[in-house]
Amino acid sequence: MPSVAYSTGDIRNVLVAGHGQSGKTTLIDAMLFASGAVTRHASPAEGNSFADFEKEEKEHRHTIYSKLLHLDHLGKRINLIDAPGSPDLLGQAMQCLPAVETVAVVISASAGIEVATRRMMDAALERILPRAIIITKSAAPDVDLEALVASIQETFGPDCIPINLPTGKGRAVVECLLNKSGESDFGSVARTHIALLDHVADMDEELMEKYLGGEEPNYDAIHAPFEKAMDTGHIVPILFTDAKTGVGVAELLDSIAKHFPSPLEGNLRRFVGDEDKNFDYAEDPAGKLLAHVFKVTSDPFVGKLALFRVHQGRVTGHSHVLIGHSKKAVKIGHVFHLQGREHREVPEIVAGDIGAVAKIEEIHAGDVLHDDHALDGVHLARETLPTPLFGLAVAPKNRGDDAKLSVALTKIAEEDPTFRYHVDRSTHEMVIQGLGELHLRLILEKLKNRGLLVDTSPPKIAYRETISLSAEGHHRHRKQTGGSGQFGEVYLRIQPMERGAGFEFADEIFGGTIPGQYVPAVEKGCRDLLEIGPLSGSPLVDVKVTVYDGKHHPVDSKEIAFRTAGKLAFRDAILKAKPVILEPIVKMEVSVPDKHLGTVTGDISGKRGRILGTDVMSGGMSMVTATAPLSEVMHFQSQLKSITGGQGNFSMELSHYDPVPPAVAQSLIAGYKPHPEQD
Ligand SMILES: Nc1nc2c(ncn2[C@@H]2O[C@H](COP(=O)(O)OP(=O)(O)OP(=O)(O)O)[C@@H](O)[C@H]2O)c(=O)[nH]1
Ligand SMILES: [Mg+2]
Repeated sequence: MPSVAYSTGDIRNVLVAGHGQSGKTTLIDAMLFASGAVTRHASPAEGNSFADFEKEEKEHRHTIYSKLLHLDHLGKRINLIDAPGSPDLLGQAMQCLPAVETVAVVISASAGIEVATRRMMDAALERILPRAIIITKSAAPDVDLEALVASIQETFGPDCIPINLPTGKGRAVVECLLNKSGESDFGSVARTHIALLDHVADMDEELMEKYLGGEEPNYDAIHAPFEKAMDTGHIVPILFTDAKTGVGVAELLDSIAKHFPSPLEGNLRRFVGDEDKNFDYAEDPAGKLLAHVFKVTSDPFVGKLALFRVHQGRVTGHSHVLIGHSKKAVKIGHVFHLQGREHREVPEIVAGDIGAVAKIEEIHAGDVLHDDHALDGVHLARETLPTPLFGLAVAPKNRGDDAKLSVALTKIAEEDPTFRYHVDRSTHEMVIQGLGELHLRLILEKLKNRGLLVDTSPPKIAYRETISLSAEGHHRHRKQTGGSGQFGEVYLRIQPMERGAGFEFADEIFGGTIPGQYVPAVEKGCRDLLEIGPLSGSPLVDVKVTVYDGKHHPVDSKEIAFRTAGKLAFRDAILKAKPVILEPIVKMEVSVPDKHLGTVTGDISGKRGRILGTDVMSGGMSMVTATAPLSEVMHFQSQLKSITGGQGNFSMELSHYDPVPPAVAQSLIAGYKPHPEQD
């Protein structure tokens, strides 16, 4: 058995997330250098970062894809995932949440709390993942670190406590968990120490007693209760760093190695087995294999690369694994540790560790790798990722590139969980959807770099249709062509269902008026209509169809006849059920300088928006929460930029669907031309 240098308990997996340009990648490069994992002090600003290595990333000076890096410190293996921070690219950060124990949210001392800060803090909390806050750029001029800590505590709660404080006018940091006293630039080491110990001692009665008796806990005594406090959200440690000067970087590494949870200690992910029952497992290398593929990417040298986290057992090179329900095992060739773009082959990846395999076409993001058919149905509980809302119709500039374009888009969709594409059934256009303007612009750029030039047309809104009343529908389909005929007759009832319920089909046929073998054809006929609603050609949703009567003919009844009768009976009913068009409503979080607050809220209200609240943030900024129809805020990014001179920021997420106002409905109906192929 090949040996590994470290065991599951020595691993720390940390997702480094936060707002765009907060300094995540620069910090990771600094951590790699400080630990000796790399010999070059690289940074994204110099274009030689170990994490931002893609061509587009170097050009834009932004992380676009999440990356895996690692270093060793104090005998611990620290895996770091660098994620992009732009709200448009948060899918890249969210997809990595199932791979880590801890989410470290980076806040730039000069920018303060921003929209992606909140999104990632919330996303981690929803998944019950321990969190830490890393303040970086803390030595930048004109920063008010004390006010920033206050605003962090106000926004994310009093359990956010500094674990170190800047000292010597920002030239160093002083550790507060084990140090009882010391000089700090603001706050007090003694008070912070007591606050930390108060929280830690809540986790451990014995420690509490010793501590009340005046004894100071040492590192060994404190690790377990401290990480437990992180697991339960009882402590969200705040750490100060400055990647440019290197201040606090070594101390950050110390804290991760000493205090952050290992895979043995972190909160277990919710794997579910058959019938949605929780599936129990342990981060134990000796157990049966259970690994989760959280991301796939393509690499110019090795081809398709699947990144996986082992949760139990081990993935060994040159072995066989089962993928989800696959009957046959697939052969795993080489397994790798990744350092940005570099791969290093290793004999195996043990429980708790993150690795990659290359060139296995059968593996997709979200798959579970295992080695026992008893685990066939086990999968990770569904993750909620941001919904792609921003659409664009695309067509290749070269007419012959259709197939090439759809192959390229399929590949991009596999690598990016928040990108989708489809061919619109009613307009026959190829539609791409992403989280925002920037997201789609980057995808078009990627296509261009692969020699695929496309024309784009104005964004399409994903309207839907539904019904507002219950109604009856009927259709008799009879066709006589030469000898054989077609006959089918259907009576059905439709009723509205609650928003988000989708489609339901019920069979209440008595006495075989429609023979059982034809009922699925009736359902198919109804489903044919779901894709193209009668008003605007948008998908029809939230409706229940109950077929309750009909007639058949012993010779002429056929599946196709009942499919047509079902479809037309359904259409008959829909037209009587007061159909309405629904539009996507988004929830927006907008950060805006106070002096522009009135203009921005006025602008949102003028776009049929509703202001839900306004919070005062640090640094003269406010955070507006609002809902608005997506169709009205498609270009909000550039409008906000021009109102605030580039100082505003925003993110949006699908909230719900609402009926469109009558004027909008009329123009959508007037603009809808059913495709001639549609009957
Ligand atoms: N003064 C100062 N500037 C920093 C520091 N860290 C990063 N920067 C600068 O901040 C900018 C953004 O840094 P990045 O590390 O690329 O930020 P990021 O969070 O990875 O950004 P995205 O990948 O776009 O999410 C760059 O211009 C850096 O040089 C720091 O500690 N101090
Ligand atoms: Mg970055």
